Amino acid sequence: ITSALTPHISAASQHPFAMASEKDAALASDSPTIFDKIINKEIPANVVYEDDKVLAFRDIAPQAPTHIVLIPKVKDGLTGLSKAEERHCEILGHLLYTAKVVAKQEGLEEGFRVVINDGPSGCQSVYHIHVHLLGGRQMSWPPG
Ligand code: TR5
Repeated sequence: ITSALTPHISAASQHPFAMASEKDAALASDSPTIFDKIINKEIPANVVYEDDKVLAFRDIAPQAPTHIVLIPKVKDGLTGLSKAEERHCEILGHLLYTAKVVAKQEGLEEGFRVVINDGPSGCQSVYHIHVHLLGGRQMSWPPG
């Protein structure tokens, strides 16, 4: 009966360990994401800042009055922060500094929060490293 009701779910994907290895594969993958389409202007985004290395645009599902995503234009293997290597130090610093520049541009004088989600436990959903800039409301601690 179960298989008749769920013909689209393969036996492998129902297995919890199979699910884990699929996630690991996604984590290790350097394949294009939705952010590449935004960088390449294949899909529109509400861009608030751009330079030769970084693009910043409004999050499609904002978690605060101001919610901006900052990404490197070239991923260079940086699917997430856990994949960072020494060669990435410059772009990581640039991303963080740009978060401050955009926060000022957005008028977040009272403060703001930056977040980098990493991996399944960190709730990362797009495997192209990005910094969330959130502001315009009182944040709470600890985060969820
Ligand atoms: O969950 P993590 O930390 O990986 O953050 C990914 C973020 O990308 C989420 O906050 C999403 O809401 C955001 N996101 C996803 C899409 C998207 C976007 N922000 C702007 N524009 C977007 N488009 C056009 N498509 C998305 N799938």
